[in-house]
Amino acid sequence: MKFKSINSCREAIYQGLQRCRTGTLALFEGINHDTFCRQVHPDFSPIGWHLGHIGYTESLWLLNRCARKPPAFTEYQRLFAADGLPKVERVYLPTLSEICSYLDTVREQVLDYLEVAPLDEQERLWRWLIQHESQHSETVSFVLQLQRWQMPQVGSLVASGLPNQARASYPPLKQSEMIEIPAGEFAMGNESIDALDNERPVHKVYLDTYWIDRYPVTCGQYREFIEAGGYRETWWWSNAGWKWLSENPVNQPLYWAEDSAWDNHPVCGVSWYEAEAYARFVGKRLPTEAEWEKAASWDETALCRRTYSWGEELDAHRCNHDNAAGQTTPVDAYPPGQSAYGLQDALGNVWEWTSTWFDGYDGFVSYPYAGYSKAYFDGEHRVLRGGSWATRPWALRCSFRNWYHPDVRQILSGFRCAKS
Ligand code: AVJ
Ligand code: FE
Repeated sequence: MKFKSINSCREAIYQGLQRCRTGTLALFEGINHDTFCRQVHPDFSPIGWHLGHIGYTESLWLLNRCARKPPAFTEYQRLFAADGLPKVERVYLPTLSEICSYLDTVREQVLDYLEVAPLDEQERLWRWLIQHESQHSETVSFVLQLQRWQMPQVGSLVASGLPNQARASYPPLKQSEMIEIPAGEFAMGNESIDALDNERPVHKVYLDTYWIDRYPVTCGQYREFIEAGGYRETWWWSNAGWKWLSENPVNQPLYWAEDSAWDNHPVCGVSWYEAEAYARFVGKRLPTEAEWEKAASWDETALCRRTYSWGEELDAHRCNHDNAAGQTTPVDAYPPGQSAYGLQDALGNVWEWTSTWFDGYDGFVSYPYAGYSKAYFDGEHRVLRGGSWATRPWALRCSFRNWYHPDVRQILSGFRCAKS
């Protein structure tokens, strides 16, 4: 115990900061300088940049703004600030050990400050920073997955086996099964101390009866779309989708294996357009984010929203997250993770595209800066829900909203379908 006085809020923040950091650093074990600095895709910075940016952001908000210390490591400012260099110029990086010692120096001062910081005013900010690191840590996993796929010599993400219950479980899976969600109001959003600006405020939403897939769409299901010529037939695609496909000629998801052993795994690595086309192919559509959230979090009997589909505590047996498996698991691998309505595999495994454009809820107020969410309320980003196998625990919950351009497929993205 670092803090002698019993102070559960300070202690919880201390534990969160340290545990989150341990997981971040684990991703960098055995990484060579090339992998550290390489920009694998124009939309993503090198993993080394993310590591430096994590330290820079922590020092900016806690040391400079809260503790009012003058900026140190000023040479890192332009390099690691979100609005510093264009992504292509983020490849000239210090070494992993230099960045780690920068992170350690910042963290040591941050922990000293934590002992005296006025948490009654600052708790939300500290918790936001843990989530900020969590999200960049997940992006590091995205980039490593991409490198591992393109260059297998990079090696596996995390050297750990699959959790026992996460092994293949085919075939008794009724993959196309849907759940009827009865009409009515539910509470959408989150107002806890961890809630990000875009999750607030909690508000009532009325939805008509709808149907939603019990499981994310699997590779086995998606293969039928591929084999039916889904990628060659205009019919299934929207105009924007067909334009995307013409400019990015692909014929399968990014993380695709022909092996039928993957048939019960969710589709992983699709753009929003591919998800939209598949949904049309099976006579369904993508769910709105409200439909997704109600099915994943609403307990109609208790009339309350759940933080996680199954309740209030997160553990490794409920869903595939935090790099525990280092890959997808079958969509029916976590029965104890189901929601009150019986939705399976909502949290973890793959991010799920929704049909909703990212926007603020009524009464939205930016926090901690407008560039965090509001800058993306531009009608160009679609909402994804649920988290992936690489999502850290601090960024995993039913109300969490992620957003990307509809053409991005390097984000461990899948989907499930809905119907009115
Ligand atoms: C919400 C994951 C799209 O990574 O760009 C990190 C999160 N914002 N630092 C991103 C974020 C500022 C954001 N995503
Ligand atoms: Fe950031």
